[in-house]
Amino acid sequence: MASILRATRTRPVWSSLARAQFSSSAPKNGALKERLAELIPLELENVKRVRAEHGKKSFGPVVVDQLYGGMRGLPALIWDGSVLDAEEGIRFRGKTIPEIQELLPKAPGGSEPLPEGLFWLLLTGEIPTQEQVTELSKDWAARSAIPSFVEDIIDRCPPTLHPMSQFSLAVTALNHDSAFAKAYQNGVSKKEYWGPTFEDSMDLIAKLPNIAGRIYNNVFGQGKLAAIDPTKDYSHNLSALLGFGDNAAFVELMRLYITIHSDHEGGNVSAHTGKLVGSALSDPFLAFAASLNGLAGPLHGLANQEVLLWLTKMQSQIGANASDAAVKEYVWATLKGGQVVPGYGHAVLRKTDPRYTAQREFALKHLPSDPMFKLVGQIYEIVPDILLEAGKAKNPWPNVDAHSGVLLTYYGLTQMQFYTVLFGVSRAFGVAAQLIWDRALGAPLERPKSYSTAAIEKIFKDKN
Ligand code: FAM
Repeated sequence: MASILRATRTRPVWSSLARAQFSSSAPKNGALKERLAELIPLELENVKRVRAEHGKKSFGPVVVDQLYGGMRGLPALIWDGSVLDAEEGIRFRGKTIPEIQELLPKAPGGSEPLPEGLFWLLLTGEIPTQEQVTELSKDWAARSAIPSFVEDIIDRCPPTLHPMSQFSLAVTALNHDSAFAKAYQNGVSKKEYWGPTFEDSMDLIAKLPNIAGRIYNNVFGQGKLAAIDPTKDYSHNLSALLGFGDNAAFVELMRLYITIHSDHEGGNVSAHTGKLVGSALSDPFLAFAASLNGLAGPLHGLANQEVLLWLTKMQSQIGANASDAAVKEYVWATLKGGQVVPGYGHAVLRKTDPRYTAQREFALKHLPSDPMFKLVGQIYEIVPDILLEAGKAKNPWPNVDAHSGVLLTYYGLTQMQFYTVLFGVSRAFGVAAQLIWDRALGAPLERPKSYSTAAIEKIFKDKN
């Protein structure tokens, strides 16, 4: 599709600021925690040096509109794991999505990256070996069981409670066994915070497939839950718990899905919420539950559910194989009804989201003739021009959520209310990596300053 290429072909813009603090080097032997223990003192020195050299320099002006405008573009956070460029999209430790698809280890017979490798990359800046990701798969399988009282909490939720609310409840309850909370009560030294944070983060990620599987099973009634297989990778186990373990293409989709949804720099609602709550030294379970509550909003992660709802309504109103004119009319009706077109626009991106493109490529390989996939392609040719003509949205191009639901639906995961749970499982990878580094670097309590409108008026009145 020519216009997709047009929208993504722009030359990458890449600043030295955005580069990882420690570039990829040859993979080291040893487990993830050992490698982190080697890297943390180096990074502490690095941060010390940068702060000594640049700590008192101005980072540019802040204008009053940013205080009223959701802090768009306000430089306020440090996170080295991933950086988002408005034109080229996300880079994980300096690597684009196509690069990580090529470089990260794969499952035997698979061609999509294993999210285990992405987690390693986010934490260390290094591409792990096949053995290292296999060890991580085994470690997560070993930590995967959830306490029976958390099972009870999920089982007691009414099926009418949104799966994201159930997810957040269950994750909050995991704090019962937090290594960090316990260590803090026992007076752990600040320098050691990252160790129990690492253990909690590993437990958190490991337990999510069992939580997600249980919610799915309870709400949508798939029958008996599969058991975690310690010889299989994380995405395979998650797929099995959802009832799709025998579908090799679905498992591959999960590997890609988790990888590309994992992190999107530090300022988005879910990543920033996790960091903010974590800055109060709330443990990783409490911090990530807060992230999930942000992800559950329709302008953020719930957009993947909203896209499918919108597409399904469109099909029921104008039929399958609708003409471009009918689709255009439906899109205009959405806008005129005061609603957003879900899956389009972005607070930072100004081009087609490379996460959309990665999913489109997956669809071209696995489901090229699917009618819903074709509809997504047809919409891509129509919506950007309409959003431009409507003249409000700064970015008329599709984001990650415009595509994900169609892939899940194709394989039979048709319960759109569940889609954001899968986004949440993935986002844990980025939030957890960030929490570990924040504790390792001694990130302080977040406390930006708020102003009253009267104060803003006074400040500038006095200056005139
Ligand atoms: N359809 C209709 N109007 C849109 C629009 C869309 N897809 N995207 C932006 N606008 C409007 C927006 O509502 C705002 O209107 P008002 O001035 O009346 O408030 C105006 O255009 C300017 O907004 P913006 O500066 O371009 O975007 P924001 O940074 O304020 O918001 C989004 C960014 C993502 C919340 C917004 O584009 C949107 O609502 N998109 C649809 C929902 C969606 O797909 N969200 C998922 C985003 C995704 F990447 C994720 O987080 N998972």
